[in-house]
Amino acid sequence: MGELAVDKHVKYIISVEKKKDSFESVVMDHLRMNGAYWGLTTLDILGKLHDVDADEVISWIMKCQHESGGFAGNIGHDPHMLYTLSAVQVLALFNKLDVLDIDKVAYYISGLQNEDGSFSGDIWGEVDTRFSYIAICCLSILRCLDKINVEKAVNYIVSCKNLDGGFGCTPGGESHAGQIFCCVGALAITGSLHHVDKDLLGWWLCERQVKSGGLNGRPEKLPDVCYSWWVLSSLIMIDRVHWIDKDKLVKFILDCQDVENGGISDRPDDAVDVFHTYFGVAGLSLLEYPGLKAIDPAYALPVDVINRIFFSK
Ligand code: GRG
Ligand code: ZN
Repeated sequence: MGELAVDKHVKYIISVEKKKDSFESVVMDHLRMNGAYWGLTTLDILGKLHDVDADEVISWIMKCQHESGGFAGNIGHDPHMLYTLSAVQVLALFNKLDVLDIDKVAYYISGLQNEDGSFSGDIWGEVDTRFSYIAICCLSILRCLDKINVEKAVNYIVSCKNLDGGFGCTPGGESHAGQIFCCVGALAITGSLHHVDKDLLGWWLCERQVKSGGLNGRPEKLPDVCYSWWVLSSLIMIDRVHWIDKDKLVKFILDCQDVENGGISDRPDDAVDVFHTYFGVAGLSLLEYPGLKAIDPAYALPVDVINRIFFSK
């Protein structure tokens, strides 16, 4: 089995950031904030965050903040929960949360909570358990979960639980590994994991491993490196990670590397992108692959960053 091509992946991420008019950057322009989170978190897990000019990144992030308090995917775009979490996560990576007007960000997020406890993604109102996770994760990092109704938020997430033990995007929505990560993550952060049937959900999640060792997101679907994050982090949060074959999953992820030019793809021999590079490296970190920083399965940030936020004065 090959090894993780650390130096190649570092080079790849830094080059994507620089090639502002490449195909990938043009397509990704409106969600550059998410790209910044994926790329920079990967660099941090690989121990190379210091290769980046922190001041440049932070000043760009602050230019993406809207007067409502939310962050956009890029300068001049509309704010959305998705980008607000990425902005807060990147500031946390650089230990720069103090540049934020926390009340302002918290006001934006709490304003998106609905009467039934759910959250909308932005002013246009789409409701999804992804946004429940984002609200809870973000406010927890900012240490102001008291700005929302946590009890109602938890009840809404529980109302999205299915008979198979999984969770969907709204009540009655089909179980999907991505939504399961969001719901289990939000329940973990709020200390509400007793609402999860761990054996039932653990069974559904470990069934996601296919012959090649990779994981899929729903029954009958193809494996994809990103589920090494969505499925594995959920299994860890409910203490059932020993129910999958870890060595086979490591091999699947390593088989998805472009060992010449760097980057990781969704499946072996596909084209690489920053998103799957992040999920591959983060997945290997959850699998305790040697030489990588540990990542927190609920907050999706390195454990040392989380410890700095919660356990230092
Ligand atoms: C901080 C890690 C982190 C996340 C922030 C945005 C978000 C919160 C969570 C997204 C969760 C989610 C729904 C992930 C699934 C993404 C995905 C691969 C969707 C495609 O699913 P299918 O089933 O297609 O349509 P596949 O490719 O599985 O056949
Ligand atoms: Zn994917």
